[in-house]
Amino acid sequence: MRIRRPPYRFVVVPLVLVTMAVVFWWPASANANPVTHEISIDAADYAYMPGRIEVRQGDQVAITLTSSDVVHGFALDGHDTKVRVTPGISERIVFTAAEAGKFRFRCSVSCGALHPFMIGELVVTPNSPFWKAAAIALIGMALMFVHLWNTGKATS
Ligand SMILES: [Cu+2]
Repeated sequence: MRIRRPPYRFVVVPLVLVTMAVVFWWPASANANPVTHEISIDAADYAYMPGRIEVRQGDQVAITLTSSDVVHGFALDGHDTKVRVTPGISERIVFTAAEAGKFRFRCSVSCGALHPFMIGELVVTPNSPFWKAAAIALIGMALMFVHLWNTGKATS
């Protein structure tokens, strides 16, 4: 019974610790490779097509904006983007979705009666791989404590 105690502590505990470290640090390097989203948005008839963009936090967003009727604008909340788009001439908007959350983009050029309702939405979802890893690390930590508690109890 006493012979089993040291190997248990010296094998299981480091194993759990190493697993936790690997799980915790591995996705951090994966986040260093953000995706670039090439999105084409057409402004026409007091609306944006598409009217909703979804990206991950840290991703690059490259929008090619066009207009199919009159001169429209594009101003994104929380970001330094404000452009004017003339029919027939496309505009390019490039930015990094640094913060998670919902950001509205609206027309910044008075284009007609329904101009105030010309609104779209950018949804930036938080980097879930990181939170998944944090959750796994917590489970690992809990497991380690259970192991420590069991070994302590078995020998005392
Ligand atoms: Cu407008």
